[in-house]
Formats: sequence, C-alpha cells, structure tokens
Amino acid sequence: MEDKKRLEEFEARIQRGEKIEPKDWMPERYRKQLIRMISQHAHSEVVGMLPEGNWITRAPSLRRKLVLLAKVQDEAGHGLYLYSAAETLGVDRQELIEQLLEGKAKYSNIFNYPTLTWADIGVIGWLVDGAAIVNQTMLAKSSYGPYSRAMIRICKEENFHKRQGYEIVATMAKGTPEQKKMVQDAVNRWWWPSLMMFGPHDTDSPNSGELLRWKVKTKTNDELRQRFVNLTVPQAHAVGLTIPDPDLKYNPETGNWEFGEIDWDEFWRVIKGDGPCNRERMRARRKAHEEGAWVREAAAAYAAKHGMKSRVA
Ligand code: BYC
Repeated sequence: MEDKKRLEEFEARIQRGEKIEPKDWMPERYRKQLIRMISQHAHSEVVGMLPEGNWITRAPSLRRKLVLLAKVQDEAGHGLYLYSAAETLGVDRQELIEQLLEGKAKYSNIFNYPTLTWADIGVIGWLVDGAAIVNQTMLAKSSYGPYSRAMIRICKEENFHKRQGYEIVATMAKGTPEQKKMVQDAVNRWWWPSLMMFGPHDTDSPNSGELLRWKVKTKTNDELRQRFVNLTVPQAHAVGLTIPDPDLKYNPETGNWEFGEIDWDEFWRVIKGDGPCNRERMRARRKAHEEGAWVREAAAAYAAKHGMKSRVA
C-alpha cells in the first residue's frame, strides 16, 4: 500500500479513537515523536529520584522515611515501564540511556533545582507530582497503546505521591512559626518551576501541532497549566499558604485563576543544561550507572546462559 493511503487510514483510526499498537503501521514522524517524548519522560522519572532521594537519610521520622523510600522506588518503577514502552517502538534502551548520560537527551526542567529543606519534600509531592498527574491523566488517553497503559498505572501511584506531599505541607503549615516559614519558602522556590513543567506557551511549542493532530497529546501545554493552577491555588489557600505571584487573581467569568508571566529565559537555560543542579544530576547518574555495571553484566550472563534476551540497561 502506498504511504499516502496508509497515512490516511492511520489518521482515520486515530480520529475514531482507536489505539495504535506496536506492530501497526505508523508514520516515521509519529514513531520519532513518541520515542522522543517517552524517553524524555523515562529519564525524568529516573533523574527525578535524586532530589528526593537526597532526603531519605534525613527524614524526620520512621513513618516519613518509609513513605519517602516507597515513593522514590515508585519513580524507578515508572522509569522502567516507560523505557519498556519506548522499546516497543524499536529503539534500544541502552541507546536511550547513553543519550542521557552523554547529556544529549532532555529530562524535565524541574529536577534541576536543589532540595534545601524537608519542606521541599512535601512541596515536590504536592506541586511536582500534582503537575505530573494533570499532564499524565491527559496522556493516559494518548493514541499510542503502550504509553497510554503505562500512564494509567503511573497515575494511580502519583495520586499517593501527591497526597503524601500535601500531608507534609499541611502538617508544617499548621506547625510552629519556623515550620510555616520553611514550607512557605519551599512553595516560593518550587511554584514557578512547577508551572514550567507544562512546557512553553502553545504559540512557542514546535511539537504540539503534530502531537495534537495524532492525539499523542489531547490537551495543549497552556490548557494543562491553567488546569493545574485552578486546582492548586485553592489547596494552598486551604492551608494558609500564599502563591508567590502578585498578578494572581480569580476571574469569576472564566472560573480561571489568572497568573503572571513565567520567566522563559530561566526555562530555556535550565533545559539546555545550565540550571542550578544540571551538572550535579548528571554526575550522580553517571556514577550510579558505572557502579551498576556488575549488575548488568551478571544479568547479561544469566540471560545468555538461559537463552534469554537481556533487557537490563
Ligand atoms: N522540561 O514543543 P514542546 C515526575 C522541551 S516526572 C524539559 O512544547 P512537547 C516525577 C521539549 O522536550 C514527569 N524540557 O514539547 C518524577 C522540546 O524540546 P525537544 C515528567 C521541556 O513534547 C520523579 C521543547 O522544550 N513528565 O512526574 O510538545 C519525582 C519544546 O517544547 C519541558 C513528562 O515527561 C520541560 N518541562 O511538550 C516526582 C511528561 N517542556 O525535545 C515526579 C511527558 C518542554 O524538541 N512529556 N520541553 O528538543 C510531555 O507531556 C511533553 O513532552 C511536554 C512538552 C509537555 C513536557
């Protein structure tokens, strides 16, 4: 069949709301876009373990420590589901990981900021996982079957992450004046980078057109960002915290919380590798990868002995 005809059929299937599965015909651009997006997402989950992992040894109680350990382990699991989803598109996991370690692949802007106090752990769960849920609930409806199914499972776990974060925030917000100050300071530092997680404005987003046409994304960056702000502002007010935005105001006609302009220079700087912690994050990932070499070798030897394909990267 000619590619033009195949493309028409492919687009008609997407319009009917059918899922595209790994062995189905797909345009090369669709495959490339998915590999780009799913691998960036997988890298984000794995690099995202670092800022919170930094606080496991300093959690203020055994309960907090167990919850944080479980959360950070969940993020590793999310990375694994996502690398598997990317592999269904014919790319090798090893190749994707090399791209990350060589600094050629992007991962979420948000993980290039430091976690300075325990309050940051609460605020990451509340804001960062909260933003991820808004984005990923949309991606659970994505046209690519393996990605959408991975998102359903991930979102269930993200809900627990968000609740544990908000519980820390609410506890500190009604604690001593020092605790309240600490949690407000964390909100002040994480608010704007969390809004940046949704990507550039729709007018500056080169990938959105194609992704929306093929229903990889079903909502735009700005639509999702607005939804996140609308959900989060009342949650901040409920525990007596303020949002660090003098332009924030409620518009009763649209039902939206309108907000000020994001510092896009900062966004582009951070995603191009020059944020506060980019170098530290990459150093930590490379070290972990080198120290894990013996595990990969052992797994490969076991797989070879039993005639299996090794999937360890
Ligand atoms: N950070 O055309 P655009 C988590 C890049 S982890 C970095 O709008 P698109 C968690 C973009 O890649 C959850 N880069 O792109 C884990 C593109 O560059 P390239 C992470 C960004 O794809 C541990 C360029 O800017 N979630 O929850 O249409 C602990 C232009 O952008 C960012 C995901 O990865 C960014 N924020 O839309 C706690 C979700 N934004 O590739 C929590 C999956 C944009 O052309 N990804 N860029 O060189 C997506 O939904 C979409 O890819 C985005 C961007 C909305 C992020």
